[in-house]
Amino acid sequence: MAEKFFITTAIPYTSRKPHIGNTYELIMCDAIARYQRLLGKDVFFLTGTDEHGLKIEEAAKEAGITPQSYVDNITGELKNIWSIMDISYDKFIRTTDDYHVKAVQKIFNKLYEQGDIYKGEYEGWYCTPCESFWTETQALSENGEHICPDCGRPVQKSKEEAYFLKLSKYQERLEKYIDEHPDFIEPEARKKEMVNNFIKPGVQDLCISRSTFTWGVPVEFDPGHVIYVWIDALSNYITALGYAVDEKGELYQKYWPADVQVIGKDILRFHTIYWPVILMALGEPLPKKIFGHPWLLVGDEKISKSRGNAIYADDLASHFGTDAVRYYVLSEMPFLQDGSITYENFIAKFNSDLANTLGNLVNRTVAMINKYFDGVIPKSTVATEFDADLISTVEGGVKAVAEKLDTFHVADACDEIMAVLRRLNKYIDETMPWALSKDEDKRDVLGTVLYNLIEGIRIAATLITPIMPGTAKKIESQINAEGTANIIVTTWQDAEKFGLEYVDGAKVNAAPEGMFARLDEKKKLLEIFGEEAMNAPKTEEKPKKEKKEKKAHKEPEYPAEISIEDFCKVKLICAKVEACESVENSDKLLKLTLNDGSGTPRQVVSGIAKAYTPDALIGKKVIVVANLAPAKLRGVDSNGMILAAGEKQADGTEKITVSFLDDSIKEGTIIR
Ligand code: ME8
Repeated sequence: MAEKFFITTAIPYTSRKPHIGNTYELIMCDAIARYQRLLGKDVFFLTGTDEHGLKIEEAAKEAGITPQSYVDNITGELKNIWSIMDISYDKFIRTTDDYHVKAVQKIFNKLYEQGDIYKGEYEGWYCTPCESFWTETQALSENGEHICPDCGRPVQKSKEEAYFLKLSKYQERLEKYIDEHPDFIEPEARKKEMVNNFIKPGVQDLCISRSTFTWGVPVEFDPGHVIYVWIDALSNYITALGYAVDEKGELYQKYWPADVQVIGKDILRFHTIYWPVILMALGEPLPKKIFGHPWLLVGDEKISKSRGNAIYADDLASHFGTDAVRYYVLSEMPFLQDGSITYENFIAKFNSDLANTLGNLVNRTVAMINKYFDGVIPKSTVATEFDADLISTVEGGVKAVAEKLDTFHVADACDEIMAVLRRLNKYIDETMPWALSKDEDKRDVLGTVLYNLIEGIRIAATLITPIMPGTAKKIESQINAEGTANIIVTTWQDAEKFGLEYVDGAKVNAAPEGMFARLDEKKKLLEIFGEEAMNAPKTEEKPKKEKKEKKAHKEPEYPAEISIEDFCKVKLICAKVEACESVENSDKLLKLTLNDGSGTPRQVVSGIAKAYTPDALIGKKVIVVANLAPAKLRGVDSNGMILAAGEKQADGTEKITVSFLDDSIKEGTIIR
């Protein structure tokens, strides 16, 4: 019997349409679920919606509809976005579902009967948007105001009769559990945050009911109270599987405990303290892992409807396509630090990774097989000097991607996939099939090269299945015309072996659809924002005077100190200058073509023409800022920056000296 794998997402509030940050979580879990299915596991992927609470009651009132209609609308909208984003969940739970409401009441009753819940009086500070109570000390800000320590918004003083969960009783057991299960909370840094800031200082009993609003699950034996939204929401993970205290459905028996529960960093406290205590009190096993992901920011701002910067996945998909959105958010979200999205960066990444690296590779290979072999995939009969390295890079790439996905480093998995694709592109440059095609004696070599490319693409298609399932299918249909080849993109095991034998006469698609055509940044931005918005001055645009000062070599304002994490965001690598020429109409700029070890030449424009002639630079090793956002200088694309010293002269100008590296350092070497 296949090994089971149970994965859950947080259940988003239905107080508003989910934005791209909430959607990221679904995409990430979907990628993990699809990967685990490729491994052959029996996967159960649960998601749903959190539909109770004051905030929803208020939003419905404002909209002039019942809370039920309100959440029906939002859940409908959310499900539509999940469907656009190809989220392959196995079950969708709504906290307003009858079976869930009944099970939550049973959970509450059991905990009350066994003395883990007691009635008391609550006096504290309440944050409506976060549905959280805070104590005096927690809510008091430095300037004497009372604010929510999570979101920073004002809180209201509130005093009422309420039920409490005896968290304090479980403090020691919880600490011991976390100690004995080092993988329970991940990433490690977040675990430390939780343990040191919330658990070690002592957990206080938690208020778990409200009597000032009605949109919630009523306490069965005290109907003036509704069950506070977190007990209701957290229970979804087991009620969805048919858990109802005295009944434990088949799904529950099979899938619980969860293998991983994925949530955002802001709700880690609820999942690593309250949730384990509820399960301990119920006598049920704890999930194997709680994984807290960082947040997506828009530029460097928090996504919020009130700031007007909310971006929605359905809008993005209408401009870029589902898979590009999936790829972009997954590849841009680091493991620990927050990720940032902007339209400009999206377009640049679309062009470099999806159009240039992936689309081109598939389009070129299929076109060459059509051109040179009438569409029939050739066999490998000889070997070229480049094969061994290609094959070991592809096979190594499969291992690396698996390792990254096993540990939820999804963005790193995307990088590994791109490295495999870049290696395949480099193989085309190395073997030059167009030149081989001109020599009849080299036909075997040409066939071998194209076979190897198809093999690499087949494997890459499996690797990208979790990230871009639609694209993987498209690739499959390009390289396996109407099922003529036995090329199957279905299991991870198939991807581990380079060198499958295809049936005789297996064909690629004769009229392939191009994949990921390059985007023109200006046109795309115009399509998204419209003419008017494009012409309006951007709020962050600095007045002209400041810009001029910058040109006069105003020193950048460096912070007194930065963290090592901040420094590590800058990717510095060694590159060799392969070609160099001056930029038309500019006496300052040089255009350099660099070999950065990736296999794809990198073009960088640098303001060093006054200090160097092009010839003086060719063959030199330089340091490149490799992950700098692409820019256009005098209309020429620049992907990165070369490091140089700028020594201030008495006349205010700068004397520029490029930082050259020793020739023995290999292209692509990381510099720290
Ligand atoms: O917290 N980037 O719902 P929610 C990435 N109902 N993730 C983000 C994000 C961002 N900018 N903003 C929010 C709730 N999230 C509760 C959950 S679970 C029993 C109850 C994540 O709609 C957030 O961290 O506020 C959470 O994991 C999920 O989106 C839903 O957030």
